Amino acid sequence: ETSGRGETGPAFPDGFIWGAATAAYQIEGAWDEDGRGRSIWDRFSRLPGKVADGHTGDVACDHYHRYAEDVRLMADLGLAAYRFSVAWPRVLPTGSGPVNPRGLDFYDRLVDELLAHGITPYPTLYHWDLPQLLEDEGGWTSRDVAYRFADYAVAVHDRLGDRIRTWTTLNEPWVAAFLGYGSGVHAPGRQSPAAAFRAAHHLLLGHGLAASALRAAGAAEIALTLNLAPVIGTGACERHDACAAVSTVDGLLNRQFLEPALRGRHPLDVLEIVARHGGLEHIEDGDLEIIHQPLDLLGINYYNPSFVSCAPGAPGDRVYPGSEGIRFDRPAGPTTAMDWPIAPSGLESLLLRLARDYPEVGLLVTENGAAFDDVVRDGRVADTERIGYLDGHLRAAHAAISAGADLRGYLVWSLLDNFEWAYGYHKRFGIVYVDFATQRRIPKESALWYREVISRNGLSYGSQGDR
Ligand code: GBH
Repeated sequence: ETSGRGETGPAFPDGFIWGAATAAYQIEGAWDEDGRGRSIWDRFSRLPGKVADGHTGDVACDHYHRYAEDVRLMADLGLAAYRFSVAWPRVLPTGSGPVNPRGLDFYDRLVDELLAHGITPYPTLYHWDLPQLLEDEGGWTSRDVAYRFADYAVAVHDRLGDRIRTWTTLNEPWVAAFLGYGSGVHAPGRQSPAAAFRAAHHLLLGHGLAASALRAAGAAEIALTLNLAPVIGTGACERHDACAAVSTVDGLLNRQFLEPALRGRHPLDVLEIVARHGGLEHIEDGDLEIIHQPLDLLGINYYNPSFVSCAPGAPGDRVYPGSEGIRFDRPAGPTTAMDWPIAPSGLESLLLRLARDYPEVGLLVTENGAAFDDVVRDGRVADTERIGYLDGHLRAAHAAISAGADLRGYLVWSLLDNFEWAYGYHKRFGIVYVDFATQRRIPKESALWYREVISRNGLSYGSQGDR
């Protein structure tokens, strides 16, 4: 077999957007600076037993102070795009009311620094850090919070709108609702299926309200980022197209969000589950019209497929209320340090399904990546497995483009090792290693590989990762 060096492999379309992603609470630190208010993650991470080893985002990657160095790093890697999130509690410390200009100053500086380096900023307005004072009023289970979110979105637009082209409202409303209010593994840590379904609806409502307010304020492009995954039947369900386990989980994970946002309708099978878990009173006439705003881009966060089978009597999974009688399988095969299966073909089938079902919306992979047990040796991090993961998923993305999917770009999760939510700093997703004791950044081999991919706008011949 040839080494492939210098030979051409899959090439991406001209203008394909190469980038990396992060989120505010996971990297910024500076939890108490410049008038920042408390978020649900400040509270949750301090509750005993919620986050591994009691880690918090108090310091994280200290990006709040080191953003200029981090932008230089992005420029060195040749990134064309950087996806970050804006911390609502920096902008509106109490969740609503007067704007805190010093909080917006930070994003102002960050955006200018990115633009000065030729990097397009892709802000996300909500990546799970709800102001604690809004949680005290019910959080996302309260309808009012959706309206507060739209006010907040406009406040950020007022300050940054002259330099931002694409506005993403939410990151992964499924996770915010079902891990935050359903299983309680994420902040605010509530454990109620009814609360989770209410939260999911109000997150969608907040998306719609913010999207329409941003559009009215002059925003050029609106995006919504969802965590989506193909749901694959296993065992007896493997060759059974109409498997109930597959369609139920697909409804809860994917269609619950795709259909209201992109088609202005509720999937009836999901609605039936919602009705059994607290009722439908929180859904008002006209809500679907609000939620169904024109979308320019659908952001896709893909990590792995979901594997399920019908198993009468199985308890189901707490993050999927209504999944009683479904077994969640973990087929044999390679996994990441999160114990998540590695299955690049899932990205291809997901992209093709979205291109088929929602052909009008542009697609952007807003997150894809993996945690592995990285170690520094002689000042280098030889993360061969991550290169293999990324290479495989980029090949899958390329195959989907070749088959007609309108995929505009790919943003790796993550630029930096960071605060991995309930896992604290133990799980490293970065293409850049962070030594948290010194805040030293070390680009891993995957970062250097990614720089090559970006500069040739394509992959080299043959897989680089599995050797
Ligand atoms: C993203 O969420 C987040 O946006 C980001 O902040 C985070 O750091 C990153 O991922 C890495 O975790 O049940 O074993 O099949 C990821 C959402 C939802 C992806 C659950 C994996 C199931 C794994 N995740 N999912 S498994």
